[in-house]
Amino acid sequence: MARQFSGIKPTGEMHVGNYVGAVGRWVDQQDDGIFCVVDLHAMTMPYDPADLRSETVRLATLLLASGLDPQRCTLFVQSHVPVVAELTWILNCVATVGELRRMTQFKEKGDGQESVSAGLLDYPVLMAADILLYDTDEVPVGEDQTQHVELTRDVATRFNHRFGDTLVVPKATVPPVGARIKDLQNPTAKMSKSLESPQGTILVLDEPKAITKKVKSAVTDSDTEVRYDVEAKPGVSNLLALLSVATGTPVPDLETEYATSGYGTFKGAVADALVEYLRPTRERYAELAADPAELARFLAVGAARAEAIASATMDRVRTAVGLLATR
Ligand code: AQP
Repeated sequence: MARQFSGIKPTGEMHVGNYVGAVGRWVDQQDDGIFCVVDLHAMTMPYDPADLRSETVRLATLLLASGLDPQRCTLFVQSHVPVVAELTWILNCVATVGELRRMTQFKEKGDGQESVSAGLLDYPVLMAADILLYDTDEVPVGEDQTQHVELTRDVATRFNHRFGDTLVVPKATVPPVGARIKDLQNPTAKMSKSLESPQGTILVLDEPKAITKKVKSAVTDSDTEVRYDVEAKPGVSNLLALLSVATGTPVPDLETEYATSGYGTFKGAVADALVEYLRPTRERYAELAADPAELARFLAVGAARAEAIASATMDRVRTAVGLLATR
C-alpha cells in the first residue's frame, strides 16, 4: 500500500480550506499514514513561543477530533523526531538557492518584509526532509503545496543520482474538488490561517451561527445564476466547491439543483451543509481538549513510531553521503 505522509502548521486556527484540501482526506485514507503538526515550520515567520506551544497542542487535539485514530495511523509533532533537522542540513547541500528563491510561497510571504529569515527560504527543504524521512509515496496536500512537493521530487531524484538509490521519490495528491478553497470575502485569494480575514475564513471550530453568518455575507457577483466558472464567477464557484465536498454531491448536479434558486437559497444550503460537515469535529474537540494527558500519550506513541522509520532512513542516508558510522 502507498505510504501517505503530510503535515499542518500550528500557525492559527484550522480552517475549512485546510480540512477540505488536506486533513479530511488524511482521515479518509489514514490507515498506516503518517501525519504531523509541523511546529518547526511555524518558526519561519515571527511568532510568540507561548502561542506556538499552545497552538501545537490545540491543533493536535483538533486532528484527533477530525477523526485521525492513533490505532490506525501515526500522529506526532515534527520536532519530536529531531533527525529531521539533520536530514534538512544534508538536503541543503543538494538543493540550490536558485530553486528555493523561485518558490511562490517564499516570494509571497517575503514580499514587503524588511528582512526575512533564512528559515523562510529553507522552508521547502525542511518539508522535503519530512517527506523523505518517512519513505513517503504520496503527499495529500492542497494545491498551494504542490510546488513544494515537486521540489522534494527534484531534490530526491538529484540525491539518488549523486549518491545512489537511497530516497523514495514521492508525489503530491490533491482533491478533485476543493484543492484551493478561497477566502469568502476575496474569492480570488486562498483561504488562509494567517491572512487577517475573519469574515472570509470559516474555522473548523466555528459555531453554527458564525458559519451561517460568514456564508451569507460571502462575496458573489451581480448575476443570479449558480454556475461553476472560476474565472467569471469565483465567489459562486468557491461556494459550489464547498457544498460539493460537504454533501458529497458532484458540482454539475448542484448546478442543476440550484440553477434558478437565487443566491439566498443557495447560500442557505451551503451554510447548512457546512454546519453538518464540521459538527462531529467540533463536538469531539471539546471532549478531547478536556484530557491533555491522553493527547500527550498519543503523541509520544506517534513520535516513537515515526522515529523508528526515520532512524532506518537516516542510516541509509548517512552511509550514502559518506558520514562515518558511530557504531
Ligand atoms: N485554502 C486552501 N484550500 C485547500 N487546501 C489548503 N491548504 C491550506 N490552505 C488551503 C492545505 O492545508 C494543509 C496545511 O496547510 P499549512 O498549515 O501547512 O500551510 P499553508 O498551506 O500555508 O496553510 P495556510 O492556512 O495558508 O497557513 P498560513 O496562513 O499560516 O500559511 C496543506 O496541505 C495545504 O495545502
